[in-house]
Amino acid sequence: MKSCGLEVILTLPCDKIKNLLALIPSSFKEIPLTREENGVGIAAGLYMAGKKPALMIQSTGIGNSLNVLASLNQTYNIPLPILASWRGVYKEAIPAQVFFGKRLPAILDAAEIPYVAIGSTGDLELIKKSINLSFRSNTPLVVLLSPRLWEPTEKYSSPEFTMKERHYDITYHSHIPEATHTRLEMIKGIVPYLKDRIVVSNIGIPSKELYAALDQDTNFYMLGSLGLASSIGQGLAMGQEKEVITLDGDGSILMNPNVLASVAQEKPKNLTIICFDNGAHGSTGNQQTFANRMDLELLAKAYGIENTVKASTPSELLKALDTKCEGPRFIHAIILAKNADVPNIPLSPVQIKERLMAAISRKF
Ligand SMILES: Cc1ncc(C[n+]2csc(CCOP(=O)(O)OP(=O)(O)O)c2C)c(N)n1
Repeated sequence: MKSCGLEVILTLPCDKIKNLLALIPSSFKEIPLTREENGVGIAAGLYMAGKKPALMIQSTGIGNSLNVLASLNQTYNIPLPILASWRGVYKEAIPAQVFFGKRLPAILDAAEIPYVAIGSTGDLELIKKSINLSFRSNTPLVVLLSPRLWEPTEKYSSPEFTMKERHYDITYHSHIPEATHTRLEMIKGIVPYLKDRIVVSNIGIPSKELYAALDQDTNFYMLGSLGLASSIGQGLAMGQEKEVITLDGDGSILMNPNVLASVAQEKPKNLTIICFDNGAHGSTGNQQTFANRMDLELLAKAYGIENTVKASTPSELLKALDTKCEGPRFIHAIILAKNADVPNIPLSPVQIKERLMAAISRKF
């Protein structure tokens, strides 16, 4: 893995690879995950920022990630080596592993995700080749690691660890004002701030509205992978130094609140999440979301994101962005559930990716 130039490993454990996982932090930057598909988003951002990430997970986690592997990696040609502990086929003791594990090769074939199965240490060279192939051919690629590989390894001793006593003293009073402005009015109001910064926009209408208000090389328009706007933004922020702003949505954050955990965990100083809360799945016809009955700013705080604020007008939003404070920042932007009538984005997914990567590599 080191000889392939891998730098960041995003992990979610499997019992069968615990010896391998224990070796990761001493050789790589490790990002422990709470759900694999969130890691796929972070890895995509890291890659576009010029880093070489890989996922190290249980094979079941591929099931959790299939949509985003298709609608992000395979749509934008973004590489991702996935080292997966292949469960369900070799001396499997857990019935719940068997159904999916047995069918995984057929599922990967159907999804046109290349894979190799590694059954003995004689195959190790193939892992290197596969990781390099993933980056060379801009595709996700799965390395299925059989539990047979680890049978002869020495015993594992679990690290000693006790949950520490902790206190949470939150005094929090919030007022969610009635919405008065549309998403497009808010985006137009912050154009001066977004200019020449990296901006990741949520799937659907938010991306089209950003395109209409301010198209620039440093925008990443999401076309699929609902839930990953801020995950991609997190990876971009961790992979380079310029500020990254994500234009996220309430439906998206509620689909993948895991991103709040990973942002709070890694604390990228140069990341600002704007969560446009219209209390609805706006892009699919304004079906109401649970955001109507909760406070997403409080959710961000509960996960441990300290710098949070609300904004319900374009000038409040601009002021929140202009206020100097260390990231990660979470801005809860209250908006009307009204979409603008804006045209489709006339760029292909690969064009969107390539111009962003070119801008980042010339340090725009
Ligand atoms: C996994 C998945 N489920 C459903 C959809 C359909 N979908 C596309 S956009 C969207 C709404 C997103 O809502 P939100 O994040 O609040 O953004 P808004 O459009 O309201 O700005 C939905 C449900 C999808 N693309 N992917």
